[in-house]
Amino acid sequence: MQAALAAMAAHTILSASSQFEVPPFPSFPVTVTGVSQSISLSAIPSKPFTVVVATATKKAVAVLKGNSPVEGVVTLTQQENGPTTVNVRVTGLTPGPHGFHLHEYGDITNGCISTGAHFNPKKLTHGAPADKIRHAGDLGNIVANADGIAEATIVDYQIPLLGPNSAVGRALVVHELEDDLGKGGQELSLSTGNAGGRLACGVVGLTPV
Ligand SMILES: [Cu+2]
Ligand SMILES: [Zn+2]
Repeated sequence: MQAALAAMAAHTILSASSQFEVPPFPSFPVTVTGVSQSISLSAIPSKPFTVVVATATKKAVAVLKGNSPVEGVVTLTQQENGPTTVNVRVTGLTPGPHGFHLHEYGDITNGCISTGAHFNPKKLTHGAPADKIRHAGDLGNIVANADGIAEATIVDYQIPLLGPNSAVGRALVVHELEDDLGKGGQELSLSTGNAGGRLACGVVGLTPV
């Protein structure tokens, strides 16, 4: 058992650091950064092997609630280094557009207020999702129908589920008013899109894929 594990470990190290198959010999020369070495592989079986890299899909969810009848569920999915797909369903809204953002903190100790400002790691001004100059958290508006239900699928590159700018541990917020996408000419247009109060929010947390 020990020997088999050691052999597997040796295999793993080799597969991670070299781009060739292990030849069916107990010993062979390997060139590592210009230095020629001989590695003994007597314990390793002679079968060639293939390195399999698992596709890293990440999935997260946020349950939106607040001090109003507004509530919702948002799922976020990301494959490898691709964009994040955000599926939104919010109910209890007034018909029409409502600002929808990722805010900096996953802190709802004081309701949606304690989630802070729009997530803005690049220190830019507020904008539309398609703008170059925008907060990473600027996801635009979701639009409620006559029944007060807003359903949307948003695909965005600025809210990954991994790394320093990950959305995980932050919060999604749906607002009272339409986000003017930075173009409203109001005092708050370039910081919040003048989207008014925070109706509901939820912390983004990992969920099984
Ligand atoms: Cu917001
Ligand atoms: Zn913003």
